[in-house]
Amino acid sequence: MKNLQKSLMLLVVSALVASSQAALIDGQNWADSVTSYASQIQNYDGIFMDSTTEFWVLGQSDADQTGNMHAWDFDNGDLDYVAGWRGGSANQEIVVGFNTALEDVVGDDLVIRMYCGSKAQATISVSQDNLSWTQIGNITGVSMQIPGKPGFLYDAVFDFAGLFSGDAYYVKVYRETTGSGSGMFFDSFASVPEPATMVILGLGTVLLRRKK
Ligand SMILES: [Ca+2]
Ligand SMILES: [Ca+2]
Repeated sequence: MKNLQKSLMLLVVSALVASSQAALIDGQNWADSVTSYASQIQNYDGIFMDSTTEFWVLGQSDADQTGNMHAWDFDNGDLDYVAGWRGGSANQEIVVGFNTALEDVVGDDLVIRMYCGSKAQATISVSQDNLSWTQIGNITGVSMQIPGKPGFLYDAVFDFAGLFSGDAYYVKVYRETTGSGSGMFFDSFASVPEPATMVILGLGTVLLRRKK
């Protein structure tokens, strides 16, 4: 009996380890690793990212525990583990890797939760091999709008349709502007979750069919 319990425990632990490595949580695919980053990549406090802090941009979002999309709600549980760039330093970039590929599904395919200044701009590219890149969009801050409004997080979504049809194992954010108001900080990278409306529609269909 004790052996059985031990085996079960091992099974549960290894399943947990596997899921944390794969970062596939509730059907959403979160970035698993930081492939590379430029020299000035840092958090809000100006601490430079290193091998021990790459988790800032990996796994599930931790910048909005309260669900109000405000950055810096530390008192309410926001951890705000983020990494990005401030006003200075051109040519900054971060590349994150996925163990499970992001694909072109119906609708949006990639969501990046981030905060940026009103003059920030970045291009977003994906790659299958970390060598050949395809630009799938950009993020541009706008004064007093989101993104670009101080303190507000934003979910930037991207659709691969017509742009990239392979397996995306890498996502790159690349800085396009420098100077005051051009800072950007990234919280998380993930596949777009199946919309709740789709689930509701699905349920409705099931109910309708039952009535017939
Ligand atoms: Ca798509
Ligand atoms: Ca984070």
